[in-house]
Amino acid sequence: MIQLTINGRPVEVDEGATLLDAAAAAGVHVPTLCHHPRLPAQAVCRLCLVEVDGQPRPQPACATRARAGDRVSTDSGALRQFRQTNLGWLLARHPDDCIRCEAGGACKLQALVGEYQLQEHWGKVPMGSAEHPGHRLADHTSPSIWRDLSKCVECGLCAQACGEPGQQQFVIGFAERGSDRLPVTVFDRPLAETNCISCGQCTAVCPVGALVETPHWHEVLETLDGRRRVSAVQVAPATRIAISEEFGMAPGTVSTGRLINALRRLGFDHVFDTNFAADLTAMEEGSELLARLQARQRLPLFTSCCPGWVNWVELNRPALLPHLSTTKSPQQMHGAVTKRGAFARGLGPAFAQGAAEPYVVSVMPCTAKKDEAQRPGVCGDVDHVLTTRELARMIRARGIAFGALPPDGQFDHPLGESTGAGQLFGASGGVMEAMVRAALHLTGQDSALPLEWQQFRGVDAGVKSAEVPGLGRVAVCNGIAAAQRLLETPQWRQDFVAIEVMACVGGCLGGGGEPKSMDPLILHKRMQAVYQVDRQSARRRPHENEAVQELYATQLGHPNSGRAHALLHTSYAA
Ligand code: HC1
Ligand code: SF4
Repeated sequence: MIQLTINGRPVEVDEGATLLDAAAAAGVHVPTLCHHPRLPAQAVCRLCLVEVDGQPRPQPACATRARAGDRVSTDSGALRQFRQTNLGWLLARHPDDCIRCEAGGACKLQALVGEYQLQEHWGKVPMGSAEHPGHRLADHTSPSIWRDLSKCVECGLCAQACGEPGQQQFVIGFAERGSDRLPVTVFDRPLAETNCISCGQCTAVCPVGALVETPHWHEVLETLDGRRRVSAVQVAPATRIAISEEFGMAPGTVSTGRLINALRRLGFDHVFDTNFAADLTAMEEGSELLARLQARQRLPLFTSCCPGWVNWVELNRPALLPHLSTTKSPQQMHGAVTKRGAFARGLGPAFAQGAAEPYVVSVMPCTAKKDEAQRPGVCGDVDHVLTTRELARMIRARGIAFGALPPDGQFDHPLGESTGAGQLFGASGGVMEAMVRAALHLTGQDSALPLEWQQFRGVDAGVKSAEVPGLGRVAVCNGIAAAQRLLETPQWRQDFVAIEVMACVGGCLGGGGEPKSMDPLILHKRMQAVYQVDRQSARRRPHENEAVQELYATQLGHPNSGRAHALLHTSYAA
């Protein structure tokens, strides 16, 4: 440990910590736009310059190591003046449409305007202006991600998240230099015409509103207010945890009950659980694996619930499409059962008469789920997809005090019933854990492995593998970059019988639609909460879900049956 002072306050930090870390440890806020705790320091925005006694010039706190005995000043008159000038330049060419901006309250620039009293600097640049001649500034072509580069503050975080060291997709990169620096696509193509996999990691790190999820929340509110259709909403496993952060609760807080109550207040008639369909997915995918093992065909099986990964295969390695599980993702499966399942017909008069198809909304931690909902073959299962961030905006827009809601809301049944296995889907490795729980049950070996399978847990990006008794070796790729690396090895076809791929590091709990967070331990905290929900569940194996059992008994027959395929499976195309 080393000791130094920040604005006169003594503080102790680990060897190797930056001055920004030291300031945070001292409880001192230093402004940044280009810093993100999960990405390397760039020191391009210069807002975090601080004065260090003995240094002739201010130093970027994000990229300067703290040294023992440093005496650091973060808020001198000169620094405030410098930051005001710097922000003034940014504002002079920034649109003044904050009221309508999809970044909502989550814009760092907007916060700094207040902090540095810069209101009079506000520019008058309309969206899509010709500030950067020759470049496409507004791009609404992607079903998942909207770009408005007139709002870009050139921090570079999106390019890092998309390329190195992030997702290794390199769809967004920097064109030009100096004041014309802009993160553009290859050949400046609209996003929909690039190899973007829609994971939305760029939107999760953008400090302003230049990259946002394609918004659905306005239409959802309008439809709910119209009350012309019976409405149903499903909630993803990762959302019930991360939504707490949007309302000032500690990361890792599980807010399932409050979330259910908030959705009812927003006007949804039925509040269901995506975890129900995750249990069903595990049953179908586990059976599919057993069938392929028996036929010795299309092995290894790749999981297919992550649309970022499915997009990647379609765009980059179409020869692998036969290996993808044909099982629909839980989101799509839930939508299909809600709209067309026997349960749905018993839910209420409008469902029963089929007079008006129910309006189905999902809340996901993921921008790619918006894209998935429009895929051929599943399109229509789900009408609108909200990210966790969008739902938080809706809750705020309707004046619902989330923290004051009763914490004991319950999902509606039967499509709200779930086991701990379904919750595991929200973490990297969890889909495999749940599928193995199902497959071991189907082969009569429930106790062949411990319920909690530590080999696949943890937030570290990379490939993990383990042997499943009676089935073979299976692998988990935590992040799309890990999958790309695995596919470059010569042995992957021979080594494994099943491979889980989640495009986002950490799995969906690190999804592109989750609340923006500057907590370096955020993935770990959310992941621990996923395991806590599983551990506290009365039932923890997918087949123990009684509503799933009833669905098979009354409508589908058995997992992987012809009827199950018609409702719960899909196909892929290059
Ligand atoms: Fe996911 Fe899934 S775990 S893909 O990340 O299989 O989005 O949370 O809902 O569909 O269950 C996302 C999360 C989610 C699906 C499930
Ligand atoms: Fe979406 Fe989850 Fe895949 Fe990320 S890992 S793209 S959040 S489904």
